[in-house]
Amino acid sequence: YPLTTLPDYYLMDELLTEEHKLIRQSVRDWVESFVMPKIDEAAQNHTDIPNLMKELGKIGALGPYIPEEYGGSGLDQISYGLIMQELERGDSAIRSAASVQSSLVMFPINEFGSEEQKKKFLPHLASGEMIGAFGLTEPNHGSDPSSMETHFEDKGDHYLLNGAKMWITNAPLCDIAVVWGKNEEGKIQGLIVERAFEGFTTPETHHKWSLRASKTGELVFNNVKVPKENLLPNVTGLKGPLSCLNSARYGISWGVIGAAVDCYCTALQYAKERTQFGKPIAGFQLQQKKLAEFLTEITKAQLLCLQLGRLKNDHKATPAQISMAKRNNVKMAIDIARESRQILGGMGIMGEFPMMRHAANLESVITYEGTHDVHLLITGMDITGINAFG
Ligand code: TGC
Ligand code: FAD
Repeated sequence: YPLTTLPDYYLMDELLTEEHKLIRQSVRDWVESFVMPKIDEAAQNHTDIPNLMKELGKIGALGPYIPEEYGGSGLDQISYGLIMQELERGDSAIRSAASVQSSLVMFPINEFGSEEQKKKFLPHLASGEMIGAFGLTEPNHGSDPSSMETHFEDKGDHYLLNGAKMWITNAPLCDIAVVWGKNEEGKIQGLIVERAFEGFTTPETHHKWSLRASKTGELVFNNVKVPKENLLPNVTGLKGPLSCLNSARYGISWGVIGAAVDCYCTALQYAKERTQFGKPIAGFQLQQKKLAEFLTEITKAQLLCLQLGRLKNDHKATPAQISMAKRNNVKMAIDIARESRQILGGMGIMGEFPMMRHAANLESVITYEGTHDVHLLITGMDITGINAFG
């Protein structure tokens, strides 16, 4: 089914600017023409879409809120969210590529990098000629990144980096990686590791059942010499990587609405066309209950994101508010993907319909950028003042 207009039950479009709507439409058109014809085959074959990052660069989806002087588009946070929503309507792998490049690689360089780093890397990342990865998670430390083992020593004219990162989106394709490791005092800092550095390897993770159109891998550092000018100079501590996650988690909150909408629109159209017992299955109360609940949940998620975007534009959004939106919206989307698949009966398992692909992708999305349970504990800590993690 073609990507029809978004369900807009509460006339949310009235709250958007003309620029927002134009940006959303242009990304939707691109998803329709560039992603939709290829995505099922890419996911079935567990391969990425060739030239994806350059194409995302051409449509301005990489670093939309990064200042124009560094190659970004200088857009607001709602524009960023709308772009993510349209990309994930195509596939979570497409949104993942844009999330990592924008929020996890360009964001830290823009926020914490030197002027030279911004000039050297940001324009190439914005155009998609350069692909970035973000290394926080390690084999032994996922939800608890402050216990990371990756570390670097000061060797005079360079740092010597050792350790390994796991589950890294775009690791096998990356030209650079923003890597978080501990210095000799045990403090977390960010380093920009370039593909050509000796001792840096990026083995691919095979056999995933989720995000099959995205490459995932490891970042392995075996006595890698990192020039001192590649240290991000303006942040120390876990708040460095976690600030990047605030931006990426916000984008995911919007993105997953796209996946949910794709499932909802497909199920609605199918239910109206498919006849059993002499009438369209959309005429049965059980199916209407599902469809009505999908639209209710999508509408609530849209309004949550719009207000969060406004708060973000005003620099008022708290990390805990972002956690709540990421957690709520991803669960909403995965539930809709699973339930909507049933509306299609046997056809729901086929690649020509998107539900199985979205549902499988969303298993990663509910896990990465902080698991569903971790975000619940962040909300719990925010409202009680008591840390339940340790
Ligand atoms: P805690 O003691 O609470 O905090 C340590 C320091 O960090 C500060 N902080 C934050 N700063 C900015 N934004 C946030 N969201 C922050 N959360 C905490 C905090 O103020 C403190 O600062 P300071 O100055 O006092 O030192 O830290 P903790 O060790 O107890 O851990 C907290 C916890 C569990 C919430 C956090 O570590 C967490 O969120 N864990 C989940 C890990 C995670 O999300 N990993 C994601 C990896 S990247 C990824 O998945 C990319 S997927 C990309 C894709 O393909 O789309
Ligand atoms: P664990 O932390 O071992 O958690 C296992 C289970 O224990 C979870 O259910 C969790 O909720 C639960 N748990 C943990 N702590 C607690 C607690 N205190 N209380 C209650 N329950 C708890 N990382 C990056 O750095 N960069 C990337 O680009 C990246 N891309 C990814 C791409 C994919 C496809 C996937 C699957 C992951 C990616 N990740 C990336 C890693 C991701 O962020 C981690 O998988 C995630 O943070 C969870 O860590 P873990 O897998 O080690 O699980």
